[in-house]
Amino acid sequence: SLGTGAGEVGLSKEDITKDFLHKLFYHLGRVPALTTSNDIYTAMALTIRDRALRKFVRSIEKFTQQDARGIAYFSAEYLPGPHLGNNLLNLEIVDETKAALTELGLDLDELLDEEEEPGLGNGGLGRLASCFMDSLATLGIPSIAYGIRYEFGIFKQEIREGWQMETTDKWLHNGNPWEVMRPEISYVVKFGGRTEHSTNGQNRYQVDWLPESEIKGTAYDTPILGYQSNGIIMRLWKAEAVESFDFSVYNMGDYYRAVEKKLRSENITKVLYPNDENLSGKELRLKQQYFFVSCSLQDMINLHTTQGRELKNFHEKFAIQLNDTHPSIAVAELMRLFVDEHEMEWDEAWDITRNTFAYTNHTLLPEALEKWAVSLLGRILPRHLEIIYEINSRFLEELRDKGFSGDQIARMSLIDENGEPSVRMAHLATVGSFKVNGVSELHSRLLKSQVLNDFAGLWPQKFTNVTNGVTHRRFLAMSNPGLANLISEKIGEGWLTDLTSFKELEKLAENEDFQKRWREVKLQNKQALTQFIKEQTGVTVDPEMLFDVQVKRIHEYKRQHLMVLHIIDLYLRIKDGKTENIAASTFIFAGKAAPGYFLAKLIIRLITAVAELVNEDEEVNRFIKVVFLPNFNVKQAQRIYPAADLSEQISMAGKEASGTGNMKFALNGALTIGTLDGANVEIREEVGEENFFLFGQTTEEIQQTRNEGYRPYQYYEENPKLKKVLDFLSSEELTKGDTELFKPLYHNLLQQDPYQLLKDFDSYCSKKEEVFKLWNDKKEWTKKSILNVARMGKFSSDRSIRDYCEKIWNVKPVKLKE
Ligand code: 26R
Repeated sequence: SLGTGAGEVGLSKEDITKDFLHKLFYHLGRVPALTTSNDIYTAMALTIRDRALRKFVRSIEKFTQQDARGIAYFSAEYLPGPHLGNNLLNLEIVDETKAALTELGLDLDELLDEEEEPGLGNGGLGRLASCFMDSLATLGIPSIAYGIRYEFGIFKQEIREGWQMETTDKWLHNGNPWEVMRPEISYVVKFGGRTEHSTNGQNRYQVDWLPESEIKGTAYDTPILGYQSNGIIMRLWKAEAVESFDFSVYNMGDYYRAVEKKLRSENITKVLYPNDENLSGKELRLKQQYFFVSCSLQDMINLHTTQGRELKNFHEKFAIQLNDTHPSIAVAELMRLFVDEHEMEWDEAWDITRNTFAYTNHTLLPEALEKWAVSLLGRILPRHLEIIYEINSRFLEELRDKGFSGDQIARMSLIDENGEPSVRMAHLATVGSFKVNGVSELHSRLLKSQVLNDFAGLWPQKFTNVTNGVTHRRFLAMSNPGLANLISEKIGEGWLTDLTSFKELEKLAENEDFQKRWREVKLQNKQALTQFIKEQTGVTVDPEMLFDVQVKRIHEYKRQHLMVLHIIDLYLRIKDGKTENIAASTFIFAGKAAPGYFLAKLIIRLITAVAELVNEDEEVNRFIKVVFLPNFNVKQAQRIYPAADLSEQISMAGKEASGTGNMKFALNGALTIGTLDGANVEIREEVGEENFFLFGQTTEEIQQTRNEGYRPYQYYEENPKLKKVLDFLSSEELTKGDTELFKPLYHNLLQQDPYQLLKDFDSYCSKKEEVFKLWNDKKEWTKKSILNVARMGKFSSDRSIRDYCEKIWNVKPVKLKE
């Protein structure tokens, strides 16, 4: 039982039952006989939140005693997934809770189904942030996650007549039992207006910012638990009108104007921008970024000074990790707070700032590198533009002193003068940080040789790598209990906090009995997914077939359409009666396309068209089926990974920074077909090349192909199989008469093919033949599956966080078990 000083929150079945009934009655005004399923879910969530909060409060007490350096993770996106199941696992009360509910005639699984997840992110970057929170908490790192409490998260995806349709994600409509609103933790954030420069009484050069408007940010805290140990807080800011917004002095006309102003203030945290890897330069997005960064920095300074500390020690007490450049305006904001509001000298402020921030880059795609037009930034944040100019002029001066050429200086400047002048946020983040890291070995190498090449030359010691990882507690222990139990039966439960202990499974890889049980677990997971697919899409699939899966955001560089081209080839072969060597397969896709990304949406349409054609054809559907599962999110992902046989990681080499889905699949026993991209490289290294289906050009070969003048049309002309497949895109058969439908994709592939699908097509198809062959050898397949899992140790986010601690933050994990 857990002593709180405020009473007891015990962990026994009886304690849970008692508190659950108490919440139901006193928080919700219900008796068990008269409830909705949301009441029941909410009462249980509140019961568990109490226990989570207690962990958090205890952790804070211990961290404070230790006086250790704290980590603030700044991220515009989080994708925590459902909280309830994870909290039960981390509190080790799954069985107690299940029993408590059963006694009341209720079912835990139904409750878990009820939860609506916070979709406060787009994809990989947001989910990584949440995996890191799990590991930070588990490892006992004093830390806090700052972000934005979007009222509407990533849109919900529906498929209508084969097309993606977006609807708003009203994730708060039933209330959010996991968060605690903190009305007393709020800060004012300024926007617009102008600055006034003067010399004050003590002859200090002083800048005042006279804003056009002010907005208040209020903290909402959600406890995030680690396994068996600590809790940390995810603190998300919601925008509101400032108090000075006055309802008492008005006439009719002003009343409505005042209300409008209030609504406009709240706009800032209304909605998450659903763009991934493609920026739109929207004013509101810049406001969101500045808003959350300013609230968070004010909060940290407040924490620091109320503990009686001096600002000159700020960087010793805190490190701030910037999750991509989205929060990078923080560099200018911390300078402004130090220099303008706390009267610190520039040089000292700059010194502290540069020793506080570290920056993680998550993409090399040029269209995803953030730039803000100087005109826009100057209008919204006039003082910050001045500060950025000042940082830049000092930086360029330093470069001139060091003898850099004019060209180099122009390339490295924080201001891009080509075309409309704009601020390069990656440069600001790099100059303002003590460490810069990429997210896989390959990506970090390319970061140094491409995007930040000049900076790596200037500050080689600033650059480092931290390969991504995933929390194996959520993505194995919780979502694949069958496999987790089988493994624990053999090697104990130590793996929950040390994934490298999976190595012990290697010796079982060829054990027949173990193999059999391994296959049984996979089959059960596939049966569960089969049922889910039926419910969601109406399509019946056969769990005995090979489940070949690609789930991730839809993007040309990820090449979902390469997988489709191969499926079309299979279809044509089957229609030709050449069915030998085809292993019966179900191809499963899921993922959202950015609403404004036409080709990505057309790729979804292509998948659904092929699905319709294949699934309804009796001659074909005995061999293959195709499924597009709508609305991919964390909850759905947790059902998919455990049921996959084959994981598709087929991006064009050099484009996928890391990938994290690749790790989740392999952790659940899927074999990978993939390119030498992102963390695939390291996964293959770990599992052994004989246990990985490699295909496609390397980054260097891609570059060479491009340099030699890549002509995709040549591949179309010279490869009859490929020609047939591509021509099929405009067939009556596929398009049901609308033969123009896929022309944009067809032309894109034949004329530019920026991601070299046609060049990699043959290599991909031959690898698929190998996959089919191996699938028929159950023992070999299972052996490789076991070896993949056994060798996943490196890809736990616990390892990633330990790397951050060592290579970047200079802090030591302290396990605080009670
Ligand atoms: C600027 C804006 C439009 C924007 C650009 C890019 C918004 C969001 C993104 C998403 C990027 C940064 C992202 O999610 N990158 C992914 O990060 C994962 C975690 O490191 C990697 O695994 C994955 O390879 C990478 O694409």
